Amino acid sequence: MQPIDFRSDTVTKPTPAMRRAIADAEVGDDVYGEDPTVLRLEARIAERLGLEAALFVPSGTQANQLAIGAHCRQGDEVLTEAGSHILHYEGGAVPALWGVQPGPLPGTRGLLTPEVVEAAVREENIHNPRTRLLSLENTHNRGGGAVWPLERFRAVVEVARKAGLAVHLDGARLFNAEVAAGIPASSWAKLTDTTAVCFSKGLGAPVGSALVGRADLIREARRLRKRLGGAMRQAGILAAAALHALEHHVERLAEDHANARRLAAGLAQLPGVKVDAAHVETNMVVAEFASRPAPETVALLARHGVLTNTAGGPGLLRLVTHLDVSTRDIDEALARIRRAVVA
Ligand code: TLP
Repeated sequence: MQPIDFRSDTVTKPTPAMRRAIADAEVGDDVYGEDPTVLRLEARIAERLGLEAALFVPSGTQANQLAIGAHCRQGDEVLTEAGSHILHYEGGAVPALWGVQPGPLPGTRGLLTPEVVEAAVREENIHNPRTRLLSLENTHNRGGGAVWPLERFRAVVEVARKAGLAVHLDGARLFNAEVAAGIPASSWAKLTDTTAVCFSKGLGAPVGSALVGRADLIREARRLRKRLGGAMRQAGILAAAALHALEHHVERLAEDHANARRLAAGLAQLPGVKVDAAHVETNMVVAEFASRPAPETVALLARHGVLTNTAGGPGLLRLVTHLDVSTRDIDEALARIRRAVVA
């Protein structure tokens, strides 16, 4: 039985057309600034996000961390929602790499209010860390793929600006937000100093992310990328996949969102399973399987050919739709899950 893999949208394999784009890529040594495909990708993504410059990097983690390194000095503080990826899933990098202190803020499904941000900014005083950066996430991973309403995002950014903070956006799934909200990704990105986007999540490229932003910050990030060993040579091979993804895999994210809604509706019918359908805004479904601890449900479903992940709360599972899961797979997965939980 072929497993149906909802663990993440990172698991996709390059399509045949993407493999052809990879094979045909013109390349050069990007450390000398000579890879034409990387240069084309960097120019394209900067333009698309309405920001000055971009840097191609191996991973979303590195894009976020380079932003923190470029914005902050040792002893500074970064404000971010308590469930953010930079705090939960980046190996402790914020303190380990930069000596930066995280200031975790309470949010709702990953989204903050202007009041919470305003209250968290510390006054200038020799006792305090210097609150330097606000880092937001759109869509929000632990928030179940929640999209930031633009006006709320703008209000939060405004408060940060007034307090003299820089603003970074972890937009690993910013194109999911674009498609779900029906507004360009640049609407959010151009309000920030730096935005990270991933080509290897919903967009289906095998590797690669970009840090996009003000030219001076991207210059600094380029230096830090070298320091971390993230400067790559004939990286056009990878940039070609990212360019192909930008051109061909953005609009189709609507299919992943529709599949997520279909999956949520089907799960809600199952005994002992709770899903809040109104919270399925993009390609993630968070479902509560009340009768066992989440790791046991993950193992049970895996034995029935459905791969999932836990979602950080008791009984909570995360199921992510993507390029390699069809509508027919959704229906087959629902039948398998029914057999697993009803048996
Ligand atoms: N998220 C992965 C895991 O790390 C949890 C996943 O399966 O969702 N920002 C956000 C919001 C992300 O969700 C991720 C990946 C990253 C950054 C990091 O990207 P990579 O894996 O390329 O370092």
